[in-house]
Amino acid sequence: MNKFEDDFIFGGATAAYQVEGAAKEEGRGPCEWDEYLNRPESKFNGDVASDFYHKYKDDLELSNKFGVNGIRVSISWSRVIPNGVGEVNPKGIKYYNDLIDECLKNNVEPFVTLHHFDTPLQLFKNGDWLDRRNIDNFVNFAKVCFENFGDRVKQWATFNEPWSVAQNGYIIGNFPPSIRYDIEKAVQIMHNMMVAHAKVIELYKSMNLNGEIGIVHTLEGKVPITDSEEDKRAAYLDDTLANKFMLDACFKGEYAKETLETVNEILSKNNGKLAIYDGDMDVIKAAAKKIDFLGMNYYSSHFLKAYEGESKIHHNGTGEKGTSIFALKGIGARVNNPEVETTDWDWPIYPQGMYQTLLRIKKDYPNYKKVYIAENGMGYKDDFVDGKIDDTPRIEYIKKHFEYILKAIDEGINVKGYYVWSLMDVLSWSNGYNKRYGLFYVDYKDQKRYPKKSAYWYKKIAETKELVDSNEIEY
Ligand code: BGP
Repeated sequence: MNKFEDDFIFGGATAAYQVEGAAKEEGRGPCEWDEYLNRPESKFNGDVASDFYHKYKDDLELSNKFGVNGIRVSISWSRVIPNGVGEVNPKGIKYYNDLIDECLKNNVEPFVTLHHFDTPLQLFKNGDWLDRRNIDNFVNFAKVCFENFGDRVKQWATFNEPWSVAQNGYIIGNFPPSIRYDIEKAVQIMHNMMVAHAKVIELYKSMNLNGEIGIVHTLEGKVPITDSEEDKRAAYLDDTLANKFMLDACFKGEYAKETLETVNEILSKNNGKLAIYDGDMDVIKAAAKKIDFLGMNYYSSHFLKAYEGESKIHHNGTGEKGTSIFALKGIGARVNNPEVETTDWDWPIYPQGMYQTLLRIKKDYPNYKKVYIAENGMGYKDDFVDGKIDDTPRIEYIKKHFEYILKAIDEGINVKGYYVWSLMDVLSWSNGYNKRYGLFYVDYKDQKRYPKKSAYWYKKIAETKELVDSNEIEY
């Protein structure tokens, strides 16, 4: 097939903290990132970000003009419930009501994520997802959102990327609370988030709203760098921890025996243990029968090599190519594959990994119903020349991924939409503002938007449903 179906969504993705700004306006309470990125050593923060709080009308008008018919937004928990628990902020409710109405007015279907990395500060300080009380606090927040916005929002996601919360916050240390190499906490966080996710699915389904609910996972391809048994084992271990563990929970409703054994093996090499509480697996089991879709974020795959040493990580947050180091005790090392091109931030560009992951979903989780590619895109140091931005490498990146999506659809995978990361340029959590992803360039001096070449290309694809080359685009 070389064409997308008429009902395929060509969307753009955002997340509250990365775009809204207005951090202290109209009763919003602080989230974990407000504190973390306002420490003296931090070089950037989201106080203003892309000023979406004030400029969302412009962004939605642009979306409409450029054929973008879906938008991923997330709801800032601390804008709606400033302390995370207790009083609801009417101005926060009004803002999201207005935003949703504006989306619909522009024929841009809102896909709303409840938690995109931004736990309210006090709840975060209490232990974030390690504090089991936050499971019910989150369910309460979800209820407020469903009651207020559930009449118009038809696509809900519980979480964005629990693996990133776990990996970045507790293994790499480039997200709050900046803990490194604590695999025990990372696994426990993921499990607790799975319980919270499942409870929210149950709640949504009990409210009989006319919409669908799922979760957004980042799924990373894990490829052994050689055919050796040791390297294959490293890829298998990394895959189990990053992908399988939570896919099993969401779609099988249990951790398969082999998955749990493998996670326990990784934990024991790192002196850790997972606590599963009474009733956890029952709620996870029930939700897996009801989940409507998988949101899949795919950017890259990792090439794995066996590794026996201590954990060692360097995060390339500056775009200085070739500076990344990633080796984890009990798992393996992610190494460079000289045959595969990378971005300046050392992310291998490997669209085959997306295709293989989609095939795997169908095979291993046949009850998945449908998939949205909820994020995909390329971080790039855009050049802004006389109001124009030639981002051909980004177009090439997205096009390659589209080709593999079409191939997966041909193989019978039910992919219903694609949300490019990102709609406009946004704050990158651990990289700042020079790692740009948007279809629309944001000039942070005055917050003006400028459609990049990729926006014109995307418009053409959304209109014709067919892939075209970047050199066919006039802009
Ligand atoms: C995903 C997040 C997004 C976004 C994206 C790009 O993990 O869901 O919020 O930030 O990755 O990542 P980065 O900004 O680190 O380049």
